[in-house]
Amino acid sequence: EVGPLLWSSLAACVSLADLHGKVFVFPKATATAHVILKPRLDKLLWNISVCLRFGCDLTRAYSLFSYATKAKDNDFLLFKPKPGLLSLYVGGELVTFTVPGGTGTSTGWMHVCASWESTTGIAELWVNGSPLPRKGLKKGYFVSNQGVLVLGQEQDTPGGKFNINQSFVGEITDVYMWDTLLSPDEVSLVMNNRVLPHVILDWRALSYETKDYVVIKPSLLPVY
Ligand SMILES: *[C@@H]1O[C@H](CO)[C@@H](O)[C@H](O)[C@H]1NC(C)=O
Ligand SMILES: *[C@@H]1O[C@H](CO)[C@@H](O)[C@H](O)[C@H]1NC(C)=O
Ligand SMILES: [Ca+2]
Repeated sequence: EVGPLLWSSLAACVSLADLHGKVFVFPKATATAHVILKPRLDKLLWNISVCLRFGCDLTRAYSLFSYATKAKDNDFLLFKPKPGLLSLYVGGELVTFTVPGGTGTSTGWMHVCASWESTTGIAELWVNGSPLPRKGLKKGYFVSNQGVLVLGQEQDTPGGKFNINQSFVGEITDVYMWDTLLSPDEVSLVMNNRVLPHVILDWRALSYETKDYVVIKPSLLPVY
């Protein structure tokens, strides 16, 4: 296992680390605590897949994965409006999926993969490895690569305008992003923490910056 490598870029201190078996804990509701993730975005995004695992018992709305660009603050956003629902925003529009069984597990932990394809606009949502009926939005759109990716808060401008009432409280782990779509087999591999190609955000080599009260802890879940 590689220890955290630290390097400075201007004023900011960015860590690059293998976070396998670790989680980000967001211990309380604030309008400040967040993690900025740095995906490798060298081209525009026509196909996007994101997977992550989270534990949370909030019943209010909260953000799970907020990618904001100058064009659209909700350019690619996974948002939980209330228990039993999960929304995917692309280019400022949204589709909302009904998640069977409320949070999906009795422990409050959920593994989610969301993907979107520009050519058809089709959005897929996988909860704990099972696909939900597909929907579509923003056919023909593309997502800019000049954005800011934030966990823990919902952005209304790139890197800011957070609202405490949409903050995340709980734990997030195993965050990955690809500029391709995932097959059903690939979703199961990701759920079991296998590494897939074309990753542009890799939990095992994560470039990130924590701000305010965010704690990195060993996971208490079984590590696959
Ligand atoms: C997006 O994925 C589709 C397959 O669903 C593929 O045909 C297309 O070439 C991909 N686009 C880019 C820009 O990678
Ligand atoms: C958050 O919600 C509380 C209670 O509903 C409300 O009083 C407050 O104005 C909200 N804060 C923001 C920033 O929206
Ligand atoms: Ca927003």
